[in-house]
Amino acid sequence: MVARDLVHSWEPQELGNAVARCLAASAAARLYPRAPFDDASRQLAAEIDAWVDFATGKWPLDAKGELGAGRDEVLAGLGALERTLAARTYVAGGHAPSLADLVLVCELQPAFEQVLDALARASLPHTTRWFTTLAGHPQAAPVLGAMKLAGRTQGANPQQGLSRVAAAGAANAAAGAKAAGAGGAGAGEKKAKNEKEKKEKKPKEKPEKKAKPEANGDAGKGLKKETKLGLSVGKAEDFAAWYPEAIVAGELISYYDVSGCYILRPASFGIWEKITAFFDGEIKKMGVQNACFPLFVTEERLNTEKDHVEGFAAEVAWVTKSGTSELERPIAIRPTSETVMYPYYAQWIRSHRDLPLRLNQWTNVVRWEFKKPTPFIRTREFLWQEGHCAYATKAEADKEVSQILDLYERVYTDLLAVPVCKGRKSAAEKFAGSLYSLSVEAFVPATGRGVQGGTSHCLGQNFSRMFGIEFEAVDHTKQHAWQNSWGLSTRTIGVMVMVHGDDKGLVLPPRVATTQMVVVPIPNAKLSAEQQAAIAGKAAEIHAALAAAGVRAHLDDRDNYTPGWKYNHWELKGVPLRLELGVKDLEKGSALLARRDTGAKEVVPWADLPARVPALLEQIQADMFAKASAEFGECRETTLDWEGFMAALDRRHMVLAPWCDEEAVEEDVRKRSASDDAMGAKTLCIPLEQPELPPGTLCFATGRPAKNWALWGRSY
Ligand code: 87F
Repeated sequence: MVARDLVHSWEPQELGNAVARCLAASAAARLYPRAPFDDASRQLAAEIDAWVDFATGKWPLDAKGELGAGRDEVLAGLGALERTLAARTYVAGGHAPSLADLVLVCELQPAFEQVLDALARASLPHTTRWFTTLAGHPQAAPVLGAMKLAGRTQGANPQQGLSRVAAAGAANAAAGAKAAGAGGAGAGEKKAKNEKEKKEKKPKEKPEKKAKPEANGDAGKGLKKETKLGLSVGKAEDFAAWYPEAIVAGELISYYDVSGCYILRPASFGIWEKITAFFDGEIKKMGVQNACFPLFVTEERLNTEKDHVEGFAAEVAWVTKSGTSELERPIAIRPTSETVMYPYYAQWIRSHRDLPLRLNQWTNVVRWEFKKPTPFIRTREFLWQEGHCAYATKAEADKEVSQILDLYERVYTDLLAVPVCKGRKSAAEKFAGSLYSLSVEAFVPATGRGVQGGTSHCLGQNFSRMFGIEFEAVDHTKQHAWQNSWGLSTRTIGVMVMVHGDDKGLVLPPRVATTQMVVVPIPNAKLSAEQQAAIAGKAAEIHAALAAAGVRAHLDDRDNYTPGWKYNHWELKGVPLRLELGVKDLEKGSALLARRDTGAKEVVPWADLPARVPALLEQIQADMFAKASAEFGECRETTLDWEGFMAALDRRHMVLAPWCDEEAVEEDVRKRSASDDAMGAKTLCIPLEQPELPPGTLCFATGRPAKNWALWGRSY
């Protein structure tokens, strides 16, 4: 069956709702002859039927106009939708909207536009991304427009209960991942309650979230009606739902209408700026210079490196058009810049006197990944630095590979308070173009998964041979340059969030926090105007004094939020320290400091603040690292045999095991350790720091003589 047939067989009277009428009457004829809809729909006719069932089932409202008895069904449907969209761009798969997408988006549009508040949307990130994509899609947008004209979005609508249940829907969404492929999990019997009967219902109260401690009661008059803040799900309870909610509510990220791309908001770009400032300063001290090469690369150049690009070819994005005309030759967008830079290295390097050539660039790159995107961790566009250096000798190239790895380690340990393990990549995991690759590996205890934090490669003469990077040596012989390359990306920020975040949201290490301390004056309706002014004045004074002491402080003197609301808000954002100033503090000449990481509070006299706050911020930094390091240690087990290996993986730990270091064995271990609900394990690295390997030690997987200790784990 093709979509055209589907459309014809779905008679408006059969569906009996405005969505179908709108689709059939005004849009379908224009849209469905187009190929993409046909393809997706043809393959998934049954699934589409199920989704249409869900979309056209009336939300079963009770007498109060709430999602009473039918709540579970709607939750299940939203959950199924979120799960499906976590794994696919569109509900029916494929790379273009299907009929099912259109019907669903029409049905959900009122809820998204009018009812779902920002926080609820954050808890349905994939559904939100899908909705936004469709709203801007050149073929889907006219259908949505037609919906509006048809008056679907006016007045009360049956989705009014959605905002209060959306967060719960998201929690449901992550549960039972196996159901993700079932598409129509929420499709049930159509509940045929008449929407119009509900039209006169009053708008609902604000959406309710999970119970949170009450806001500080001493709110002034005329405050905004507040939405309670807080995450709808705990980190340990449901990490997959927690992470997107934490980064959106913490204002690090906004979802964007191109799948796999995200907006880095000031709070996260500020973290990246701290990382770049540190690393940039260090490499400049070493003698590396910054440059900026173009974003585009010709097909011919990209293929110079064919062997190494081959494995990545599917991820390269191409520009094929300008305006409406096809380019004569498509142009690739850099996924990494070897092929952009090295042809020019070949031109610039002639003699040993032109060496070393040590360049770095801070850029964005594009890799059109098809695996499920995860903000910061796996995105289609990301920011990074890539260093590319050429030397006359291998020893010089080697030395820098290690020096850079040490800097990467410091980014994690000293700035992000995240412990890492330095190591060499196995043959299977290293960059195909390198002689050897080193990496720093981090670990996320909440998911039991390792994550590569940064890589530094010794390229040997592989690329200088391919690109003809030759120099005349002192002895007048022609030689190929020795090269290295190294990269660190915005993935760093995701790792930091995953390691430190808690049930209240982000927890930022002070050294990278864009705002290190927030000053919250506590007004009280019972105070005189003079007292109120005194509090406001003192808060501003403290803020200025701390800013002068070098603290990145922010004064939250908004008069339309209660102090309690502000506490929640800044906790979500992970600001390391909060300073509270109330009338009692004013009398005592002190202020209260509250730590984000531990919740500990202390009273500090005003005069001591400029010294105490920086010291406390450093203490928080150290404590966060100590805590994360202890956890890292607990998650790293040592084993000698397969049983121990599997048991450690089951405990969601990394495993250090003696290994024969054979490439085929790694693939075998991956397969053997995979199950229906868990991915297989691979080597994270062969740690540079090797415990003693007594002679005769056998490989945990093959029983053959072990060559080294390898660190294994499930990973991102
Ligand atoms: C995706 C598409 C095309 C990774 C890709 O690690 C090519 C590639 O070459 C590709 N994904 N890589 C490897 C990147 C190697 C290297 N480049 C410089 C780094 C650090 C910085």
